[in-house]
Amino acid sequence: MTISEENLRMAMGLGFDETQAKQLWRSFHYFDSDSSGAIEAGEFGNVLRLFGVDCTDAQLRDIMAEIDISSDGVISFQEFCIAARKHHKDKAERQAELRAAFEHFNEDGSGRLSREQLALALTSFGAEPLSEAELETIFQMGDRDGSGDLSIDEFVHCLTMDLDELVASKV
Ligand SMILES: [Ca+2]
Ligand SMILES: [Ca+2]
Repeated sequence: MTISEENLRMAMGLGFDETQAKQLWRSFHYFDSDSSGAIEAGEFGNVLRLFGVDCTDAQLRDIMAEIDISSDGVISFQEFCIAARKHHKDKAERQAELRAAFEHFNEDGSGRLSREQLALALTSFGAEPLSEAELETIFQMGDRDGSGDLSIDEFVHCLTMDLDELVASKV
């Protein structure tokens, strides 16, 4: 099922380009498994479980309520697009913050972050001090080229991975 002109215009009005709008429509359809044109709580819960996200019914209601601006209990395509836009914006802001943090912790100006510098950087974001094993896991995940340190891109990517990327990195 292709996106209607009306929905395409609506998504583009929210600042998405045509390719992004179509991608959003595909995702929306994926969630809306009974093709009712809206995402009900049950459908939303199914998809989250599919991604391995385990949340209680109360947590699910909270997430739904945040997206369901009209409070009619279901997520429309418009609400879905607004939530996606917010997510993109948050991610862009977070990436900018992380780039600034990288510069700050990369005191030797090498453009690479060592394991120790990563630990310091994470603690500065208010993370609990990590165990050696946890630090190792994050470091391994981030150090995609296996160089033994993190470039700025690896650092930012590692800390802003989306749910789908995390799932992909696990399989
Ligand atoms: Ca539905
Ligand atoms: Ca709604």
